Amino acid sequence: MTLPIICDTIPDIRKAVDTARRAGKRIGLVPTMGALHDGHARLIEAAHKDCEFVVVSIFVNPTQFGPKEDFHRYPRTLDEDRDLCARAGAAAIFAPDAAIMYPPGFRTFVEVQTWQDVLCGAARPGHFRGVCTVVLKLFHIARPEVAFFGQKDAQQALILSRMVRDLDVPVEVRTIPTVREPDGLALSSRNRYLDPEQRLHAAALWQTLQAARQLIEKGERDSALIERLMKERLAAVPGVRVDFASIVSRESLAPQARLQGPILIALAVFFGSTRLIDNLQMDVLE
Ligand code: PAJ
Repeated sequence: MTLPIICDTIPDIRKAVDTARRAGKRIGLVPTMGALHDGHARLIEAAHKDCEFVVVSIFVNPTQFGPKEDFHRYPRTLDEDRDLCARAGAAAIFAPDAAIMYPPGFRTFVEVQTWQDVLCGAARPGHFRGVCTVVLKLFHIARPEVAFFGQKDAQQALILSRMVRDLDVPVEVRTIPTVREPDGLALSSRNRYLDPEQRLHAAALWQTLQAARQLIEKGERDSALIERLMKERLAAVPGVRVDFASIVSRESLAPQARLQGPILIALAVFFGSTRLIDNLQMDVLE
């Protein structure tokens, strides 16, 4: 197992990518904030299947965190991350400092209007603006043919796909299914903030999504009713404060009174100050 090279400057990663490209290799990019887990590993493996040269970026991006969020305590585990990247098939890690990505005088941001304001964006103003800006920068730095994102952050994947179409970015955006613990909890770098009791109760997110799916499979189409039942179920879980539980169209991210077509059922809850999200996609045929 060869360890991936670690590049911490833009010229270094560009040089590594250019050399690989000249050797005829297809370039894949997996953007991450580190504290890597099996969900990230699946993304890197999927990239490795499709691309001969996989770059994993590890950058805790300050512009996507709100002033009261967990930027400073976000876990930073570069040594372990490097081992996971090696096992999953990454060739290079791009791990810049904030001053490299945002040098003094930086003042350009990318927005995907209205989509950035709903669901997670409502509780986290500026979050998706930070995500879009850093991901577009990473696309320009690594110039991959394909970039891999997780269904776990469904709104993020939809917004980035929209950005790539709107700005004619020559990158294919691929989405990989959510990797879960045996009890259904979606893997997340933030799960390590949970105490044992919160961890036990966190399975409620996936259980609530499945309950919503069952209602829809039985023929329920009233979106407000299903949203209310999801919120009630989540609110009854010890230690939980509900942020949102919503059903929207996957095409427009807009709510639907009566469910039809490709939908996204998404929810976010707080356990203390830890915010967890999960979602489920369905296609409602009639
Ligand atoms: P991060 O939370 O580190 O996630 C990196 C990628 O891993 C994202 O595409 C995310 O959807 C995916 N991922 C996380 N948990 C997953 C799981 N359980 N199953 C499958 N995929 C999972 O998302 C970000 O970082 C940042 O916003 C970023 C895109 C890197 C921009 O800063």
